[in-house]
Amino acid sequence: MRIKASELILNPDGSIYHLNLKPEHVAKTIILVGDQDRVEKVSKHFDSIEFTSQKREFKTHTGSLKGKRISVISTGIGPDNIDIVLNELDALFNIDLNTRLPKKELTALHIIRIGTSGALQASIPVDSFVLSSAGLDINGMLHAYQTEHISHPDYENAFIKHTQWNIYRARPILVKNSQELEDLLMEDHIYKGITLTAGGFYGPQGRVLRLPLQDPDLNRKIDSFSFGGLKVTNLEMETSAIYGLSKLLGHHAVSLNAIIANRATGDFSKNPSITIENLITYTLNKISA
Ligand code: R1P
Repeated sequence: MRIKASELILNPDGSIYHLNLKPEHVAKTIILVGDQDRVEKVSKHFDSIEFTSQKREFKTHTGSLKGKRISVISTGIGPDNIDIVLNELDALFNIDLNTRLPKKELTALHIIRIGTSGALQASIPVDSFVLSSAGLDINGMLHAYQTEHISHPDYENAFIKHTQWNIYRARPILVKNSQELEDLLMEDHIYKGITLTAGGFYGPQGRVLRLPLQDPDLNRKIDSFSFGGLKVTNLEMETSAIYGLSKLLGHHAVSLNAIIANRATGDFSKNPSITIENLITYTLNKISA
């Protein structure tokens, strides 16, 4: 069935609605960053840049590094934006935009997030890197899709019990990364754990400025939760959404975060831009080796 114009929206030039991209503009290896100013910080390392574009917070640079074609795209903040980015990227590869029909031969993308995040555990210092073995989704975006086959009920039920999860919040979903990309990007100096993906920066991650929290004890309970030797290492706003939609759509995804805050000790990095730069060069060296 042809996908209607209201569902798969194209711009007058044929590019996809929010990302403003045509299929030929995007490489199969894609680095996602939150901050649009981080796109240049990645692409400045490329040997050449063949294409640039920006619409809203979605900035894209496509180029090549040591012969490998790579796109870097900013997602802006939050899982709602990831819903747009992942669906539109998948459509560029796996839907024929002329016939509006899904393709028979599907393309699996390699998606690597280079993000920033706050550590939950005191033992993970600022300026370190965390690779997310799984994303723990507490923001609810993934519940719009059929997630039964990508979720892990044993873990989720234990988490719900341990944290006395409020029934009015979205049910948590645990989604794993791509083992293939973890093997490519993991090294001993990198921390590994579960990244909790919240739908907001302040209350949803347990920060108090002027508003009291529904559960002021929640971060402590998440910190003390362990299941099968796995702990929640860090909090941010994109990883579980990237992992969930990638798994559902048949793509490979991994998320690396520069730890710029430690929520347990109250520390904040003295020079986050250096830490982010170090994570960018580390990741580019790995994927172009
Ligand atoms: C919040 O400041 C933003 O920073 C983190 C969070 O996930 C959120 O998007 O990641 P990025 O630096 O990749 O945007």
